[in-house]
Amino acid sequence: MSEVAITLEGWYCLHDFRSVNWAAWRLSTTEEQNRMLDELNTFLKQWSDIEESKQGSTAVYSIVGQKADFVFMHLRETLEELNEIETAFNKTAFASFTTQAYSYVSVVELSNYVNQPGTDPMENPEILARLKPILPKARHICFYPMNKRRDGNDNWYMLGMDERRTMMRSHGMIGRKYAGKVKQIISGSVGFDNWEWGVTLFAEDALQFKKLIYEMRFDEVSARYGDFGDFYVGNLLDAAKFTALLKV
Ligand code: 76R
Repeated sequence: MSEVAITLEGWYCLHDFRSVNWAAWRLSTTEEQNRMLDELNTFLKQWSDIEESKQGSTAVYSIVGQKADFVFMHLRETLEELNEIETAFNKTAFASFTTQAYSYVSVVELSNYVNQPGTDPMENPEILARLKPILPKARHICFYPMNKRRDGNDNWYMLGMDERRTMMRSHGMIGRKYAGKVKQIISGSVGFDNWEWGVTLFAEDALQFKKLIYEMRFDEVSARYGDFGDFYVGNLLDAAKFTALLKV
């Protein structure tokens, strides 16, 4: 058996994609809509309070295209908390005007492919901050799930550690070129969801998603071993922008 990569896990992660039932929403009265917006804003406030106390983090983005209208990305210490959040939101009146477009369950993950040997990563504040990150409030988000291929001769899981490490190093070098332009959060989802990882990227300039992902396509680990699910791209929402989005 090939050597298993050691992974470090941080906060659990839920991407909760929703679409708005515009036909129904338009039929509700302004008074009802205002009450629902108040309730929604209460949630946004609660989530930002949790973030302030470093108990988790939440990102809220609108989604461009027909796959969804918006996404809540929640990071919390436990799966129970994620479950509570989604259930609490489902009980709101506003949620009854939304449909569940897609969801993804994972846990923030770092792997040991490029660690310095002999250091305890859990003693490293930089690593801890990456395992329990406060999500950036960048203008844009990009999310997609992915697998490492297991197909005939192209089987990532049959490769030796050294070969995988070499490829991950090359992957990391490409990624590093985008430092300051794209922030990536890799979350592992083996055993939690239908793909092996969730990739969440944040950037001020959405074009940097395209540049980074395209460049990685030519790198062996993506070219030969990457299989990808649906891509979601969107724009940052705050309370005012969410209210504007829902104004009819
Ligand atoms: O953690 C680190 O920064 C060290 C290097 C590194 C690892 C181990 C790294 C760097 N990644 C790692 C692991 Mn990554 N990453 C992706 C995608 O679209 C594609 O082709 C792939 C999707 C992107 C865009 C991306 C970006 N990475 C992983 C893993 C786990 C692999 C495993 O365990 O087998 C996956 C699935 C994955 C996928 N990666 C970086 C980036 C960027 C921008 C970096 C540089 C980060 C930095 O230096 O700040």
